[in-house]
Amino acid sequence: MDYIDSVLKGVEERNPGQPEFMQAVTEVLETLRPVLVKHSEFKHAKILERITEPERQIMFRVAWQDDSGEVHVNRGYRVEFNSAIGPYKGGLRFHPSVNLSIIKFLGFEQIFKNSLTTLPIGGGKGGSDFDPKGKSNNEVMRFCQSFMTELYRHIGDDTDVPAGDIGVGGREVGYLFGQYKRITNRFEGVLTGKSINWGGSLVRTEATGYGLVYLVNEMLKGAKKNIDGMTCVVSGSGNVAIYAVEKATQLGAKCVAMSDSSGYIYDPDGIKLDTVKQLKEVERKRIKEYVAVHPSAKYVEGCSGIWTIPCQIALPCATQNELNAESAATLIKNGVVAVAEGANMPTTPDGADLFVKAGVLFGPGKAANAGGVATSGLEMQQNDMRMQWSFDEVDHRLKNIMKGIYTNISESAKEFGFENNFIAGANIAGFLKVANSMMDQGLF
Ligand code: NDP
Ligand code: 2IT
Repeated sequence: MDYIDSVLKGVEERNPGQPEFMQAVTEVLETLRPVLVKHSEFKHAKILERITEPERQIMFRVAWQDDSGEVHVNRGYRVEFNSAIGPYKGGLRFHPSVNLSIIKFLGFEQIFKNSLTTLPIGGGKGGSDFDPKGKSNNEVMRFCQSFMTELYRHIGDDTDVPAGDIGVGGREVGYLFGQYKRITNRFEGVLTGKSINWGGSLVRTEATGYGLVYLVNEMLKGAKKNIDGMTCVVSGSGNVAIYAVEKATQLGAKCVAMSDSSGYIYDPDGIKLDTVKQLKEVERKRIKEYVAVHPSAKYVEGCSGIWTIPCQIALPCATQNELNAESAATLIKNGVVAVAEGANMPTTPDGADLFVKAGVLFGPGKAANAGGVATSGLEMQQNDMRMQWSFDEVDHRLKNIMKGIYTNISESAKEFGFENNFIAGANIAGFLKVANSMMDQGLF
C-alpha cells in the first residue's frame, strides 16, 4: 500500500459511514501522488492527514415553531475545515438530505476551490436538514433566527463568513443577517450574498452561473472552439442553473433543457429564461409549470433523462452525483464537447473518468463553480472598504478570476504530467497554495 492509500485508509477508519466525504477526499488525494513525490516535506509534516481533518466541527439543535404552533427540531452544522489562507468561507445548505458527510464533503472541496480564486479565504461549510420547501416566509424566518442564535458565536467577519447554497438564497441570508446583528449589535460583513441595499455586492446573484460559463468559454478557446451556436443542457433550475443559462445564451449558445428534483423540461427552441425566473425566483413553483406557459416544450418526470438530450455543452447545476457513468457515456456518444460542474461533485468518479478519457473538456466544480465564492470574496473586500463597486467592475473582476483559474489549472496539470486533465490540475493547484501556507504557519 503506498502512502496515499494508507492516508485514505486512515481517513476511512476515522470517518465511518460518510460516503460523500470519502468520495471527495479520494478524488483529491488520488491526483496528488506526483506532488508528494516532488514535495517530501508535506509527508513529513503530515499535511494530508491534517488537511483531511476539519479544524473544528460544530453541530447543534435548532428548535423552531411552525405557523400552527407545532414545535420542530432540526440539526445545524458548521464545519470549519481549514483557515490556512484566510477566514473560513463557504455556504450554508438547507435541504432534508443534509448530514455530516455531505457538509464535510462540501467543506473539503471548498478549501481547494477558495484557494483557486486567489483570494484570502479558507474553507468551511454548514447547513441544516431543514427543508424550506413549502414553508411560509414566517416559518423560514423563525428557523433562520433559531439557527443563527447558536451559529453567531462561531462566526465573524474575520473568523468565518457563511453564504448561500442549496435552499439558502437572498431571503434566508436576510433573516440570518438580521438575527446576527440583533444579537451582536454589529453591522459587519459576516455573511455574503446580502441584498445590495445593505452591503451586498452586485453580480453575486449571477456569479456562480456566469463564472461557470466564463470558464467553459476559456476551455473552449483553449481548444480553438467557439461557444457561439452550441447547444447546451443545464440541470437544476436554482440560482446556479438560471444564471448559467443567462450567460450561455448571451454568448450565443442555445440552452434547451433545465430540471428540478421532480423532472426536466425540453424546449428545442431555447429556454425562455424569464418564465423560469418568474416560476422559480418569484413564485417558488415547480419547473413542470413551464410547459403550461410554453406548450411547445415538453416535460419529463425524473431527472437523469436530461442527459440523453444531444448537446455540445452539459452543465450539471443541481446536486452531487446527479451525472453517472451511464449518462456520461450517452453524452459522449451524442457528441458532447465540454462539461463543467456548476454544482459541487455532480459527476460520479467513473463518469468523470469517462469524460477525461474521451478527451471531453471537463471543468471540475472546484474550478468551474468558483465564481460564486470568488464574488463573495469581492463582497468581503467591498464591505471592508465600506463601498460598492459597479456591476461592470465586479463582472470584470469575476471574468479575470475565472480566466486566471483556467490558466492555473491547465498549467498545473501540464507541470505534473496530467496534460488537459483539469481535475488533476485544479486539485494540485488548489492544494499547493494551502499546503505551503500550512508549512509556513507551523503545526496546527
Ligand atoms: P438552489 O437551491 O437555488 O437550486 C438547487 C436546484 O437543484 C433546484 O433546481 C433543485 O430542485 C435541484 N436539486 C437540489 N437537490 C436535488 C436533488 N437531490 N436531486 C435533484 N435535483 C436537486 O441551489 P443553487 O443553485 O445555489 O445550488 C446548486 C448547486 O450549485 C449545489 O450543488 C451547490 O452546492 C452548488 N453551488 C452553489 C453556489 C452558489 O453560489 N449558490 C456556488 C457554487 C456551487 P428542487 O427545487 O426540486 O429541489
Ligand atoms: O459551494 C460554494 O462555493 C457556495 N455555495 C458559495 C460559497 C460562498 O461563500 O459564497
